[in-house]
Amino acid sequence: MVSRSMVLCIGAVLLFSSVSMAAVTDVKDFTGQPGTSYFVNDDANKYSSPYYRWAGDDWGWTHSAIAGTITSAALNISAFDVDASSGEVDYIYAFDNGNAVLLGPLSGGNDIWAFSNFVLGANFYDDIATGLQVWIDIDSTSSGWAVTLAKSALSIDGGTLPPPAPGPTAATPEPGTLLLLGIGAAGVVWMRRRKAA
Ligand SMILES: [Ca+2]
Ligand SMILES: [Ca+2]
Ligand SMILES: [Ca+2]
Repeated sequence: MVSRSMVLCIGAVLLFSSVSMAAVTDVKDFTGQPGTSYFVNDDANKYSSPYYRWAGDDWGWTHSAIAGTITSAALNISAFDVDASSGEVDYIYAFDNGNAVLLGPLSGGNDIWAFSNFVLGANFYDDIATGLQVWIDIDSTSSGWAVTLAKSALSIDGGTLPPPAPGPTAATPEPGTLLLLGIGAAGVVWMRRRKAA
């Protein structure tokens, strides 16, 4: 039986862990920003417009601002159908004080999901603090290639990648949502006990 004090206790732990500055990962995907990004909403749509994008469909996104001291940072982008070995080149840029800096090309393979990892130097730490901007130049050589992105994970100080990696995330509740669900469940239990009494 979940008591209200137990829920409050769990809530306090979640709240505390979310403000401490150890390893964190900021994930951008379809969840929470439908219609404002081209991260695919479902694996079934990985070959569909507007997610499966071509040379002229370059786009960008902005990570949430991350406060606190940063000692290491990495950007992990999950992409589908990066035909790198056949000549597909999709360049990833991050903005350093307003200037687009080439991080490198996506890696991956034909018809598979894969994460591409980019280490971010200390020159990006101030940009991360205000919200790192990222840009993808799809099919940089305009050779007829297309790619779909599922998520962009900005890992600070060893923050872990979001499961299930690296395909699209199926609407997993975040800690805040879990807390609300927990409070809701506790409320139901409490009401039932009151009715039973
Ligand atoms: Ca392009
Ligand atoms: Ca491709
Ligand atoms: Ca900078």
